[in-house]
Amino acid sequence: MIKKKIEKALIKQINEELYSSYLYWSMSSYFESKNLPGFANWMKVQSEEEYLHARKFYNYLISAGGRVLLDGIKTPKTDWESVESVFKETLDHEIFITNCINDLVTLALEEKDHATNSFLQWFVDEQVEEVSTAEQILHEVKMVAGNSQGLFMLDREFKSRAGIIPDIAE
Ligand code: OFO
Repeated sequence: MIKKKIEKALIKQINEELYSSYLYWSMSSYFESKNLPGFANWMKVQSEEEYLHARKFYNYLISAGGRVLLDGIKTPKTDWESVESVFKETLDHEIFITNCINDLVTLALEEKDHATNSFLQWFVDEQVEEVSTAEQILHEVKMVAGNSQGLFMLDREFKSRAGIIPDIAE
């Protein structure tokens, strides 16, 4: 049976992942409003990924004998100054999530919970990728700043990111 302290920390992380999903969905909606369907698609897929991260924590907690009590998700920001500011916030958010994951690993080690530590290693690796991707896109967006042709090309490129969850609502 998982320790209450660890259970509580993992439930908090489920909330962070769901908030990440909500935040990126809100960013997707912002891009839709700016007629940037490729960026909107990229963020929608990112939002789906975050939902699956929440599910991964949920499934682990259930299999470890935990009881998942879900909490409210805070309201995400809905407006940004520019495409660049969206990706700057994405990068900052991913750095924040990396710190959350690192804190969870520290807690698991302090509590000698090696199973949870092992489970968390997937997220440690994932965060390296998440931060690096956000950095890369921010870099690309900065390079085309003020150049609508360049932004159009990037938008077209981001249209091809494949979704994870089938869109049955279309
Ligand atoms: Fe973006 O990795 Fe989960 O939150």
